[in-house]
Amino acid sequence: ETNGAAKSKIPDNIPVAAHPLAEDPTDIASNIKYHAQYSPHFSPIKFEPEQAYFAAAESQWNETYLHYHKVDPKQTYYLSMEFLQGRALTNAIGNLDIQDAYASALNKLGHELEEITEQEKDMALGNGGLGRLASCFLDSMATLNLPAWGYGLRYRYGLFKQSISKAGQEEMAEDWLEKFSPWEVVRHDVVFPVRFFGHVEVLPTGSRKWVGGEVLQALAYDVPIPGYKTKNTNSLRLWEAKASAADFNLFQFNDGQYQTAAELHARAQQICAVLYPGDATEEGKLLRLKQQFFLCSASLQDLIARFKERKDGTGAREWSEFPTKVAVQLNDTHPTLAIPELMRLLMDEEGLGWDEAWAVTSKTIAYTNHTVLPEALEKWSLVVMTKLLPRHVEIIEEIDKRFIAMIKSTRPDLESKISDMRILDHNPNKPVVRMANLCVVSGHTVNGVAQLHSDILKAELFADYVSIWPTKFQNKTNGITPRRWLKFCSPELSEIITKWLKTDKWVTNLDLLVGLREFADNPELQAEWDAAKMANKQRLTEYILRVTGESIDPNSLFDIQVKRIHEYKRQLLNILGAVYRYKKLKEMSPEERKNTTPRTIMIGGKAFATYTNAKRIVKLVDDVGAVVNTDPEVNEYLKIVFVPNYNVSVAEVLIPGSELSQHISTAGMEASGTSNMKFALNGCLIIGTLDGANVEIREEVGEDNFFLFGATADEVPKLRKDRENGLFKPDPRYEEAKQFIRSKAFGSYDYEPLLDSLEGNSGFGRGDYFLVGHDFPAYIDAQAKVDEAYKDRKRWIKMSILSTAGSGKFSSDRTISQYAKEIWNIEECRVP
Ligand code: T68
Repeated sequence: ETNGAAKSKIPDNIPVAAHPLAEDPTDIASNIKYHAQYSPHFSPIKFEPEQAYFAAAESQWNETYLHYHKVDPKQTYYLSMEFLQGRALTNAIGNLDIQDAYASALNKLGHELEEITEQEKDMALGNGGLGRLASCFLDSMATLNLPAWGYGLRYRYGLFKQSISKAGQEEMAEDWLEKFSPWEVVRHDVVFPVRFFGHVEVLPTGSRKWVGGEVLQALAYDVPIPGYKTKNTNSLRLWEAKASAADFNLFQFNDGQYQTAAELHARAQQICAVLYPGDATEEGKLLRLKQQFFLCSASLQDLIARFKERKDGTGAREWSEFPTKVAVQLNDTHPTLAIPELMRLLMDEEGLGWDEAWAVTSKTIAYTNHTVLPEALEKWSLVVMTKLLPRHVEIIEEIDKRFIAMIKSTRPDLESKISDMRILDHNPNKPVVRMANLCVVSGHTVNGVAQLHSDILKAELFADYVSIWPTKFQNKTNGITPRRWLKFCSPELSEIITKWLKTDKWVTNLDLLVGLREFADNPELQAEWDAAKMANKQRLTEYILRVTGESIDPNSLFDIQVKRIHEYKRQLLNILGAVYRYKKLKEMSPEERKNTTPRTIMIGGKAFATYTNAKRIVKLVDDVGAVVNTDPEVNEYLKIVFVPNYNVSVAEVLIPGSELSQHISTAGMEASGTSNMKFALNGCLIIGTLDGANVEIREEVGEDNFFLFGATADEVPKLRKDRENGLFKPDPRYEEAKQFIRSKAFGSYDYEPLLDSLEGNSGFGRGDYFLVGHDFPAYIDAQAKVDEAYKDRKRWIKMSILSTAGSGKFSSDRTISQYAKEIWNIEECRVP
């Protein structure tokens, strides 16, 4: 469609020329024609408007690099196994503020901007919140002119594509590089060796060296990260694994042993093949560890080379200066191997002693924790790690030994805690390395991602360390970029906000949104707000029809829950509530039904391929929807839709069209949540528990504008105990909802394992660990309040305006400014 057909539409009267950073529609159109003809990646007839923008913006990007090189400021390196970038085109032209010119340039060429942006595949190199947070952070770092890099892996296949069939969720490889990505540049000159396996040799000098094993090459691909209305364009550097030509055994190949000849090449390909290789098998675990080390080793070698080069190119720089030039942030424990790898590089390659290397490392590295779930805290088998990284295990053992010695000599009161606090767990059956402990012991700062979460880290998970290092622990409440998550995804609402605030400065100073409060009762604003929300609901209605075939009513209340499917996030509570609602509607007379609030419940999210209960939840939602949506009695009042393949681009359609969103995790279990912030910013009211950032959102938007329910984090342990002791008395409405599913009202699929997880008295994942039963009645009551509130249109719109007005705190610009000041100690370095 974009090949020959497009070419024939391109009018001849537009000249072909390259204009760097064009802003005029005709110049942009010329640019696009130029790149359509001369782009090296395609035959000349290929229509490639993204490439045109990219080439134009490249000069700005190079300028940023050179500027940082010249000024030599301290820089932040954000190491993350995940980046969920989504699409780049709208963001890129939006940040340059040339959407209108670009759209009319495309018109001149016979295309619509929307149609062109739809062509781009999401860059989905992440699972969920953690990966999207990394991408929002990159956006803010560039917008704030902070000298910073993202470092990640260039997975060949990102997060799987989800489709829904009769059998439930199906996964397919997502080929985001199917054609090629115009948003990356391969840096053939940026290559570093990364070793695996091998052994440690003691040199005559007494120093130790890691040798042997296999050596792969890390090759850099750079993705530009443009800031909003600034020249600064940072980089996301993604590593790809290669084997070198020397590892291709020509003799074996000519001898017909084709596979053995290219064995290392095949192993190199595995490293970056998929985002999260299944780790149920030993091979899977090893591959995951290889990925983590590959990211850490390549990134550190790269930033060390930059540190050396920036002085005078002689490398004659004092190593003690390193922490004044380099800040490394670990996005969860996945890049923890950066700690022993930096120690190794400094000692074994650069010749520093232990104390000197330790001083540098511990002043450079900081760690962000994103979860308190015990099963998500990484522990690596010592046996596997010793095989793969023998020198690093020596270093980790030494850090562990010194930590224990420090406790014994300075804090004898903590001796009994040593076995919990130390890095190595010498369980004789399965000795492991506890990555979070390694981060806490080695990093200069540890932070949680919302106030409640950071409090829990200090009071529980890391409590023992707090008395040793009281100032090490901080909170950095997450944030989201207001560019992608309001300005670009909801241009109508953005224009209204700009009109009423009489400025568009809110885009980079989100606190200005409080200015909307004084107009919340103004009927004129309310009418405009209502119309903009309705336009977004219409767009969403069309989208749902297109991807599911389901017609939904844009006048019904749009109620959305989208996030990874997980038992602690309690999509099951949502669907049980929906089942209860359906049952009550069925029992009503037609007259009674007319007094209810019509609702469309949309649920979306991916279940990890091997997480069986999560997949059952997807199946249940889809099955309930199939029955409800074809029931003529209730059809007008309730629809339930599973939105397939939830990703960043889908979120950009769903969130602006939402009116109510559900953030209903068991209190204390969701570290922060970030979609809650996106919804609130878009004037969507939240029904939620006092968990993660919900607590702060409720404070900011006001408790009247938040539908709160459920147990609090400090009540949870006792409620679980009560449950174990048989003290839980289920609400009859809860029993009714479960019974309705058991009656096969939604088909004969075996939901018993799912329902069973809600029964019994104890055990993880059983005995209703997530307290669905306890919170169910409060949830139903809160939903009834939602229904009532929605009947008063004016009141609802006012609440919606107040929600946006109270969302200023949740800009990732605020979060990143705090990281910059309070953890990284870096300053802006604006490209003139
Ligand atoms: C999320 N974590 C938190 N983890 O669940 C969420 N984990 O509350 C928080 O808002 C967000 O991080 C940002 O701070 C994740 O998304 C993962 O995706 C993950 C991936 C691999 C292994 C463990």
